[in-house]
This record gives sequence, structure tokens and C-alpha cells, in this order.
Amino acid sequence: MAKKVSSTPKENKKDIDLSVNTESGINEFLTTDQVLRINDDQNSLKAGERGGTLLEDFILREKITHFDHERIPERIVHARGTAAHGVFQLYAPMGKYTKAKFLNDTSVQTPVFVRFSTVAGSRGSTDLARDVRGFSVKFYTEEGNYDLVGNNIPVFFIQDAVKFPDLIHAVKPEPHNEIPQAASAHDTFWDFISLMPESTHMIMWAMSDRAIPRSLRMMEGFGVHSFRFINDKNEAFFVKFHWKPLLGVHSVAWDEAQQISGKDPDFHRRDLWEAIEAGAFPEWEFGVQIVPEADEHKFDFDLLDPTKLIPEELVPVQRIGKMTLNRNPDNFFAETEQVAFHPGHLVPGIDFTNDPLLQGRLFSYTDTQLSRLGSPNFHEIPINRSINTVHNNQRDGHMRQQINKDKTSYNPNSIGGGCPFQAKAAEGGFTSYMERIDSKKVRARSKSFFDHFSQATLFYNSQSAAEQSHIVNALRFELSMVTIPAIRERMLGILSMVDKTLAKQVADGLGMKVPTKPEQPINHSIPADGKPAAFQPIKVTSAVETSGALSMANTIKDTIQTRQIAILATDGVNEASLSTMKKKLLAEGAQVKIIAPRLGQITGDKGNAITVDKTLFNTSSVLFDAVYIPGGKSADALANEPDAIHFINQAYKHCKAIAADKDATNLLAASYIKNTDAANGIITNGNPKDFIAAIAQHRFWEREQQSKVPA
Ligand code: HDE
Repeated sequence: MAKKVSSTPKENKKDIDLSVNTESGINEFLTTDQVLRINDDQNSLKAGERGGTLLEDFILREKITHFDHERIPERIVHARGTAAHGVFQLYAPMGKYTKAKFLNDTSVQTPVFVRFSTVAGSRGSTDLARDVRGFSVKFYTEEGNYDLVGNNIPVFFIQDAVKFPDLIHAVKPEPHNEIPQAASAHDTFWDFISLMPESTHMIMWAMSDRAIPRSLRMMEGFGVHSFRFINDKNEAFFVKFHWKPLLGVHSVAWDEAQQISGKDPDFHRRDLWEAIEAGAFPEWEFGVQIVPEADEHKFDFDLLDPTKLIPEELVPVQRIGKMTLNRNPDNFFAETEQVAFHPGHLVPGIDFTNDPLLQGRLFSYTDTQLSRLGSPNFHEIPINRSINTVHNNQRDGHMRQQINKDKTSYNPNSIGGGCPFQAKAAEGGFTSYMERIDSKKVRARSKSFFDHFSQATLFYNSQSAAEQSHIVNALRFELSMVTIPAIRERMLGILSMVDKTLAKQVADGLGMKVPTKPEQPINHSIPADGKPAAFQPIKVTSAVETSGALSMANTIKDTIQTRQIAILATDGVNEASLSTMKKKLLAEGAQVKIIAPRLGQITGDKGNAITVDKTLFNTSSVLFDAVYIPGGKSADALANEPDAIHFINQAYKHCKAIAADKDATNLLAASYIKNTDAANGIITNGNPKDFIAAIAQHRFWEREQQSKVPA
């Protein structure tokens, strides 16, 4: 029967007989896979020292065969990912809405494994691509694994699963030359989007800075679809899931993202890994928006439409618990690559809705694991195992790990005493929500899904001036990479449905005019009455005009924890000014690196040696959040160092906080920076407090409009 539940998956693995040797090999002899000790791992078996290699060499063949089969198919989407272990703890019991045990017991720490990903790129692609980020959480609950397979954007491109292969074919590198990698800025993507007005809301998000996060630790997460909570009285509630990062939601600049892609394509992966190694555990609060069944039709959009969000002004997000990521994986392949998520991995108390995108996903994920992991036994891979033992009549298959000792593998049986037996709902048996269904079988879309623009406008109107200009620039960038003018023109028509000024600004950047009569998209689907109808996209009036939660300008800006600060220094640096600032920054939880023209040590003004962390040659301004220039002769020397000047100009261009000690302003003077006001994020009074407050602001985006510099 049920096995002992332990608190973390790692501990739990000790309870389960893994049937495989997971030892590290330290203090062990080298062996073959059959545990034969190997005497020589440097030479293959040959007919004489200079002779041919013998086919008999089973040790060579085993080693090379294993190597030849090391790769498994990468995920079709979300191939590039990184992950971490952690725990989830509830704040208050949610029994009023759901009977899910892990959402009712505040004393339990539910182990989790979280994988973040980009969607379009291959496994080796850059972290900083303009893209949606996957945010998948596997909760190892006592009642079984619950997977919340979400994204960092609350809506999606399409309304029906049947369009997913088309969307992905369009965004992936073009089939004739496999270009471009991990980028949506190409013909086929925008061709598809320009013909799919239902994508418009998602496009606004994807062209916003949400698609270029500063850190995976500074992203929101969303379940996207409406799900159902079911309580123990069988009452149902619609629910939307949220993850709210405690470090706030922050992004980089597009120019910066492109440069990071070259300087450190592993930027996000490294950032997550290093934060966890440093003990700065990333945290998110788990949020729910709950809508009673009776209110299903109360909104000006359909709750089943995945291109819509519920504005927080209409239904507030209740924060019900906290997730902390506290342990890096031991092995990337075994854990991050082999983890198998599935929106259909449920626990009692949570159920689906008829969202047609979600319904299609329920088929796709098992199917994908079969081709990717190669066997229906993928649940036996350690990272996919539940913390409680599986008991069923499924048997055999490729790479079966479990050795079933019982004689019966069928139900009903009498030989095995009827075991394993079904669980009643009161015993934790899963029952599907008894939704009443009485309708015709049709291939059709509900008219309540036909408004494709009102929430795109809501999103755009909710952005700060800087965020709006970033969206305009992203659209200019992407559409300027499109080689077919008709596609650009169709897109301008769609954008004019969102906001006329937006469309005009994008058109200006493309040297085009906004079409006075946007091309009407064709309705490819046949309505329920069987008569093809002209597609009339509609735009309803949103109940709210702007929504504060949609703008990153309103996020948390009171911490510099884990921020990366560069201190530019060389020989003759004022030791007191360097160490005072460094200590204050470290005390606030920031990470500090001393950057000099060369590696090794520099000598301070008091003759002490200071160890250099990075050089102007092996790192870059784009990898830091802020720059400090301590005083002394060092600043004068760096004023003659073009790479140091470039470092500062770039930090300024990307709107970061910069501080220079009172006697270090020569270096600032050598840069392009003219506006050295504290309000502009330039601190020249040597006061660490002011610098810390400026870093916490994340960026001074106003600079982009007021005082541009080349860099
Ligand atoms: Fe996925 N998606 N998806 N997706 N998805 C996959 O499953 C699919 C969708 C999401 O870190 C695949 O195991 C279809 C929405 C994440 O391992 C595949 C449709 C959302 C991940 C698949 C969608 C997502 C995936 C590829 C439309 C946000 C990475 C590998 C009906 C709510 C999980 C795999 C990880 C992965 C299919 C739409 C999120 C092919 C058919 C909407 C975060 O099965």
C-alpha cells in the first residue's frame, strides 16, 4: 500500500529501489556496463602495435555504441531549457474551492521541479532570444504528480489546438535553409500571424519586453487556460493560475539582448544556477483568480478562450503560497532533459475546462514523450517518479524498470485478492467534473471567441511610455526583417485595429503607410450552420481601460538582491572607496565583480593587492546591472582605456545605474554621458545609499528619449 512519503524527491529516491547504480565513481574502478573492471581505457585492441583494430574489442564497441546513442530527440518546442528543484508551501487552506491535498495542508512542503525554457530555438540556442518562456512546475504531491505547464505570458497565439503545428512550423527556422535560429523575425512567422488576427493579443506581449527577461527569476508565470477547482462538495470554480516573482518582473533592452546572445548565450541558465549556488533562492508566490461557475458568462470575453486574460481589476489574484527553488539538478540530461511534463498530470480537486487549446494539449504531451523518451515507461525515470508508489496493471515495454512480482496483471481478479483496487472519491480516487453536455458534434468556433483586438488594446494602453516605444521598436525590427511587403502591409492593417498611433509609428519605421482599409482575414472554418461566412472580427469594449498588473513599470523596485554590479578599477584605485561600496552592495545581497584591463591582481593606493574577477576583454557591460567607478589614479588611467569607456557608454545606453566616486568623474567625462543627474540614474556623490536606490529602479528608460548615446 502507500509508501512512506518523504519531504524531498532526493530523499525519496533513497526509499525507492532505483535498480540502477547511481554512485559517482569516486574511489571506484572503471568498469564496463556489465561491471567488468577495465584495465586499459587509452588503447583499443589491435593486431600488433601498428595493426588494425580487432572486431573482438567488446570494450571499445560498448563504449562507442553508448556514445552513438547519447542523444535523444530534442523537444519540438521548448527544446532549450534549464531547471531547478525546490519546495512549495501553502499560506492558508483552500478547501472552500479545492480538495487537492497539497492546497489544504499548510504544514506540508511539497517538492517541486521547475523547468524554464524558450519555445522556438534548438537545444543549443541562445537564452536571450525574443520569445515566450516556458514555466513548467511539477509538484510531487502525496496524491500524485501535478504538472502546471505554463508560460511567462498569460495568453497564447491561437485558440484551437488544431492550429498549433501551423504556428510552430511558421516560427521555426524556414525549411529550405534552416534560418533563422531562435527568432521570429522572418517571413513565414509573420505571414502566418498576419493571417491570424486571433494572435494579435499574444503578439503585443511577444513584442513587449516580457519576451526578453532580465532573469528567469524575474519572470511571472501563468497557467494560461482556465482550469477548474473542485471542492469536496463537488462544487466547481474556474481558476487561472499565476506565479508572482518576489524580485519583481524585469527585462533587458533589445539591443542588450542581442549582445548578450553573443557574449554569453547561457546568460539565463548561468544566472539561475549561480543564484541557487549562492543561496539566493528564487521565490514566487502562487496566485489564483477564482470565478464561481455561476459567473461564467459575466465577462466581455469567453473564459474558455486562451487568447484572453482576466484583468486583475475584475478578479483579484489571491496569493495562496510560495515556491522556493533551492537546489540545482545533479545531472542536466537525467533531470532537465528527461523530465516529462503533461497538463493531464492532475490530482483530485483540479480539473480541465473545455478550452479547445487545452483539450488538444491533453493529447500531445504523452504522445511527445513516447517519441522523445522512447517508451511508455517514462514515468519510471527518477525525475518523473511520483513520491508514492505506482500500483496498476500496466506491464512491460521498452526499458521497464519495475520488477512486478505479482501473478495478476488484470482487473478484476480473484487470484490477487482483487488488488490493486479502485479508490472511491472519498478515498482520493480521481473523478472527472460532471459537466453537463448536450450539443451537436461540430467543427466550429464559438462567436464568443471572435473579438481579437480589445485585449490587445488593453495591454497596449496599460504600458508605460517606455514600454510602448519598445513595442513599436520590436515591431519595426521584426517586420523590417520580413522580405515580402504584402505581409508587412497586412500586419499594419492588424496593428491599426489595436491602436492607430502604434500602427502609424511602426509604419513610419518601415517607410510605409498604414492601409486605410485593413485586409479582412478569411474565415477558414465552417460555422455550425454549414454555410461559410465572411469572417467579421469584432472589437468589444473592455470593462477596464487599463490594467496596472500588465505593466512592468509597476513592479517591485525595492531590492538589489542578486543584481550583478561591475566595479571598474586598475592600479592606484582608492582602496577605501572600493571596499566601502563593495561591502554595502554585498550587504544588500548584490553580487560584485572587480573588472580591470587584465587578470591577476591590481595594486591599490595603499599598496594592497586586489584580486581581479573579470577583464574588460572577457566580460561585457551587457552582463551587469550597474557600474561603479571608484576614485584614485585608477579612474584617470581608465579614462585612457577605450574598452572602459565603451563599458560605461553601453551601461548608459542600456539605461543602467552608474556611480562614480567624487574624484572619479574624469572617466565619466571621457564617456558620452552628459546628463549626470541622480534622477537620471547617475550618482556622483559617492553615496552608496543613493547608488543602491538607483540600482533597485532597475532601469532609467527615460534616457532612451532624452539623452541617447552611441555605444
Ligand atoms: Fe506546449 N508542448 N503545446 N504549450 N509546452 C510541449 O511537450 C503543445 C502550449 C509548454 O519544460 C511539448 O514535453 C500543443 C501552451 C511548455 O518540458 C509538446 C499545444 C502552453 C512546454 C507541446 C501547446 C504550453 C511545452 C514539447 C497547443 C502554455 C515545455 C515537449 C494545443 C500554457 C515543457 C513536451 C518542458 C512543451 C504541445 C500549447 C507550454 C509538443 C499541441 C498554450 C512550458 O507536446
